[in-house]
Amino acid sequence: MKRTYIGDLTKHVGKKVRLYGWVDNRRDHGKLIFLDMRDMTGKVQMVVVPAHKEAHQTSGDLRNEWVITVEGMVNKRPERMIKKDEPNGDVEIEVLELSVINQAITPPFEVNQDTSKVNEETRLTYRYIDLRTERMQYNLRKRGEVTKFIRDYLYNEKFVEISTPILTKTTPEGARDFIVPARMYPGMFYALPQSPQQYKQLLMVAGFEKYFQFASCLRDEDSRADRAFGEFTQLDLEMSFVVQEDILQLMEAMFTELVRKVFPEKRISQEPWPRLSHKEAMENYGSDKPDLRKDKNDSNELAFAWTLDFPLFTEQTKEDFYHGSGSAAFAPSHHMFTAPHPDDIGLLETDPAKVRGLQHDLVLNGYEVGGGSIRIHDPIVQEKVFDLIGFTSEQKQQFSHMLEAFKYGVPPHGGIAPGLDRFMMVVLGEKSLREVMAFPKTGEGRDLTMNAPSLATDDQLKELGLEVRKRK
Ligand code: AMO
Repeated sequence: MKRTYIGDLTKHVGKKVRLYGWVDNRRDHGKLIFLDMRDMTGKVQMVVVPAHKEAHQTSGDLRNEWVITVEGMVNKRPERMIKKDEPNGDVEIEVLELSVINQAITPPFEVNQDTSKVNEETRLTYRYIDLRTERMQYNLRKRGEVTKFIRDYLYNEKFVEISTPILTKTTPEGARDFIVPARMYPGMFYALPQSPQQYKQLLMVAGFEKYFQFASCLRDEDSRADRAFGEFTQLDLEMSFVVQEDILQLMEAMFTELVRKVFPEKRISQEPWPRLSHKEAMENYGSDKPDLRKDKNDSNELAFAWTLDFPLFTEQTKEDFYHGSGSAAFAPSHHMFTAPHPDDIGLLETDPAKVRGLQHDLVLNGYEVGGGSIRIHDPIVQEKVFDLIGFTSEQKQQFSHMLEAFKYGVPPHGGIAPGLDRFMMVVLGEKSLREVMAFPKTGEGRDLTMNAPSLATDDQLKELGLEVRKRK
């Protein structure tokens, strides 16, 4: 008999169905045994009566999380037993036949309850069980819906989806690189991309004009509530022959439509989205990502905003190890490929601290959900910026492919990269990015499910020409 999904049961009232799934709960009333059964589409209450002897006997042994299959009758519940607010609240399955496909040992926490209060290390160690819970299923399925909406939307806008390499060369976005030893080139290393920034600009040189991908970004930096350790996902996009206004309008239209379709219960506080200059934001709110919600207790309010006119440079600190000695006066406030405001080009020579950048930050409820800019497409300006941030000729050499590419006919271009995890965290009202990621690392950078990082074998190290010095 063909499988019926639990979510479709109301279409099968009065009929016999075959179900597959997990035991979500079992209540033994002696003669009557009640089972809640769960599959990917929902839950349903089932009743096993002594008349169906074999099924009744098997049900006596069942425990939560056992994998079962059931043949049963879909009955309408008597009027007084109907639970209006629950999915399948008006039907009940009368079990005719039941078999156990797989038993389960007792799970480390209750699956039929919200796990947000359960010890997080336990949840991450048994993530595959944690992900069975209603809230985690909802979060990840919503994330999937968001990805699908964005993909369809951008394809419709003539974007092409292109994957870029994970084994690459350093792409400085302000964090430390993860590096991977190159077996065939002993002593040399690949870097994992902090973002596809350089590749997406090269794709503009390559004539794709409108590119996007859901990109894994790898950054070896300390985690915070809104900063995942190790890796996170960006909706990375780039466009040619555009000005900043085009990028803002595309994003505003896309996210507005996305909220209407995927989160119809949410309200956007202000349309069009407010735009603040960096100066205004700092002066009025003391933050470049102000929380502009009218009612901060309202979980359904989404206050989108743009922060614009950032200074191109910030003061360089000793921690700016990723681009030089930390001894130059300036560090890029966004990244080194952001274009200066055309009115301020002259100031690059005379007063670089006053130069505004064509950077745009997408802000949502007090979080920086996306960042991007119009890029430099003039090799002379690019070199000037490299000089101002204190690049040595050796460091410039590391980016020579960009300067070289720009000699072959580069279109003006720009883009943005909203963080998918951060957007999902805010829109779902979760407190941590880990609540919207399938297998996140702990704050200390461990994958507790797979138990990574782990040691390499002596043979692996030998092959790579590496020796590990024991920490004292
Ligand atoms: P940026 O570094 O500002 O820009 O990152 C863009 C967006 O990515 C998200 N994000 C993170 N999310 C979770 N955990 C993290 N550790 C983390 N770091 C960043 C944020 C942020 O707004 N290449 C440029 C984009 C561009 O210029 O087009 C870039 O990566 O939501």
